Amino acid sequence: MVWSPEKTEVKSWNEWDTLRHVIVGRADDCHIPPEEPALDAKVPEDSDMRGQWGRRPQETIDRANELLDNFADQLRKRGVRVDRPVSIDHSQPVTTPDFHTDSQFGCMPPRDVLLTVGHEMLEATMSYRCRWFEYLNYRPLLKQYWEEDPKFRHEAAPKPRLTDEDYHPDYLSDKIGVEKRLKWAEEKFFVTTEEEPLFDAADVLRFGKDLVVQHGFTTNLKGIEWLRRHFPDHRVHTVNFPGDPYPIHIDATFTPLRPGLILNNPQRRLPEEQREMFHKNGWEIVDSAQPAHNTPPPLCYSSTWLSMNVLVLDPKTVCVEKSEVYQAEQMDKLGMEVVEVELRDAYAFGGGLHCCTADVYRDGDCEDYFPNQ
Ligand code: DAV
Repeated sequence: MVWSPEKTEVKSWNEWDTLRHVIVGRADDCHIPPEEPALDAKVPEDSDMRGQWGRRPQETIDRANELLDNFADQLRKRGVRVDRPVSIDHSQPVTTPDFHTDSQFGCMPPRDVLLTVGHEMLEATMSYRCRWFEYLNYRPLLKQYWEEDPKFRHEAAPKPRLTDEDYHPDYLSDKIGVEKRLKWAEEKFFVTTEEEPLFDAADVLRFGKDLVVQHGFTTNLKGIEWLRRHFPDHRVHTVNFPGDPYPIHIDATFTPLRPGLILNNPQRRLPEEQREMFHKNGWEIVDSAQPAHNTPPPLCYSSTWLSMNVLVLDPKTVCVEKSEVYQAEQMDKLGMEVVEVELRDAYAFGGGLHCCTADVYRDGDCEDYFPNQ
């Protein structure tokens, strides 16, 4: 069936087929949340964000929104339908019978919250208290898709309780040191416990019939098991990237570009034994280029590896952040047409080009790219 911009349809099975319809986040009312166990574990020990919280300065919100609006326009000019979330009031505290936190986060990275698999969009459990209600930013869109597309399945994973039982107290210190963090990551000792299923949508990559999920700070093994039971027609694979002292979200680490080709962060290589399924099926895993920057922008949670947080528009075309010249050069060598998008001043609001988008529709069907299991 041919896609038409007049008719809403939710469908996306992978990360690379031609993108037709997408959500682009907003920087509106974004807050630096107060301290809480899972968030603290991710903030680098020498970060300028330690110890401060509250609404981000208006001029930085305006600048980030300018870049996100421009990105949305660039996509529209290429024929992609673009929707935007409706920001809730993120200054509101979150209180449940189990926990309290004084503010929420924002709605710049829909990729963290919404997982599109075929005709379904699934709201992730999330693993930070400040992100418990983040799905509400996307509910007006999901409501609209549900009303306009009779095949759309709107699903939500069980809300987690997020009591102290969900977090290892060892991670509460800001004096752990990178060496110990790397050792813990190697041992798969992460900040989240196995109290209950937890996952962020950005830990999942879609390869047709196969879902590849990172086990780390934001997704635990029970979260992966929950996904396995929820998608019985898929094969769900657990991966780890031991070189990452702050392992959250797979999309600055492992980036499929087209069938048969994946970029892998050279500081976070997929361990040899986990490469087998890719090699057996003719997939090549290549080291990504180096980031163009030595440090992230101010007040940013993410690492400089947002350089590889790209948005694939089709198997020959990819959006790369404008200042990431080495990443763009590598894409060119790999035969991809590069669309430059300026986004660096929005990184602090929740990530890069992959993070700030969520698929609504891509061409193509659910294919088996790994027949040799
Ligand atoms: O490398 O800091 C960022 C991923 C954001 N979704 C990193 C991971």
